[in-house]
Amino acid sequence: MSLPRILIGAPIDSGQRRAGCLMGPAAYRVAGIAQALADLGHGVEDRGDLAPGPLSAIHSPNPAVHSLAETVAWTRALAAAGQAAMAAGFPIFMGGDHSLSLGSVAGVAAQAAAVGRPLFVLWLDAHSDFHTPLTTTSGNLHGTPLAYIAGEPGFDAFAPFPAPVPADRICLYGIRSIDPAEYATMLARQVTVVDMRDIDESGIVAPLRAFLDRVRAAGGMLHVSLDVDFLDPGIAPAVGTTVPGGITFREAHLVMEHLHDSGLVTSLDLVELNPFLDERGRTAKLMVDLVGSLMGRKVFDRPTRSFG
Ligand code: 6HN
Ligand code: MN
Ligand code: MN
Ligand code: MN
Repeated sequence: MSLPRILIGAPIDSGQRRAGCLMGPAAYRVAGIAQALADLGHGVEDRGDLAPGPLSAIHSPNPAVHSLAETVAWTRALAAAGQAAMAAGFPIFMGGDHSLSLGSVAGVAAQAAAVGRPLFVLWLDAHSDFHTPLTTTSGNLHGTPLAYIAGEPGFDAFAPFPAPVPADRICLYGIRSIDPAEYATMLARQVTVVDMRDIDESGIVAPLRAFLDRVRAAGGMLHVSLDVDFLDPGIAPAVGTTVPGGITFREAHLVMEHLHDSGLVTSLDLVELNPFLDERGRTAKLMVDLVGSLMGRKVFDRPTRSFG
């Protein structure tokens, strides 16, 4: 029996300005995420929705930053719930905007450190999310989680990240929007960035396989953070930060199928879904279908994929 899939709702929307992400966890439940997992033979435990603890009065030295206290409070709640869920099974964090990952990955990293295994992070996103609260010009903290995870300075308002993930254990995938400050930091740190041109030229599988080989060789645990805007807006309209030229339906499923076959994934974020922008639930349903592929759904099961 596989580890129980632990659903954690996090209706956090303080990381950006457009209302609606707080409806995300409800939309995943309505789209049947628990049943989809159960149908694949997984035990499912829905721990309901988290809430942020009390807010303290804190302000950022960067005047652009908004909702800092709320985001810090959410991060604390998510880190605690995430570490507990990680110790008990396979957490699936249902957001909520991408500032969710400040907390989810903090919890996951704390638990990985507790069991003494290296943590790797796969960031499936149109954006690099490598700002710090000091470099962001939009002031939207959903653009910062990867820098926190990587241990960059500038997060003084937050608890120190428990076990920063070295740059060579981070892979960004599907990227097609990077701000100048993010670019400078990522270049200096030598983070692996697989942008859309790489994917166009090499296909969707080869760079993923190379990263998964590294995770496997290191005996690592793998956290996957899936931002809705990784997908092309034509198939996934329910997100506030659409960028054209994204991942197609089959490419997305193929990524998930490879992640499943690798057996390496140990935790998952589903972020940035804004059901208020959806068309008859199609984005929520697609996200649940992708979770299905990640959790083992196959069109036709056979012992090997080889036709030779
Ligand atoms: N996301 N780089 C832009 C900003 O405002 O900092 C966009 C961030 C998007 C955040 O993908 O979760
Ligand atoms: Mn709000
Ligand atoms: Mn993102
Ligand atoms: Mn994004």
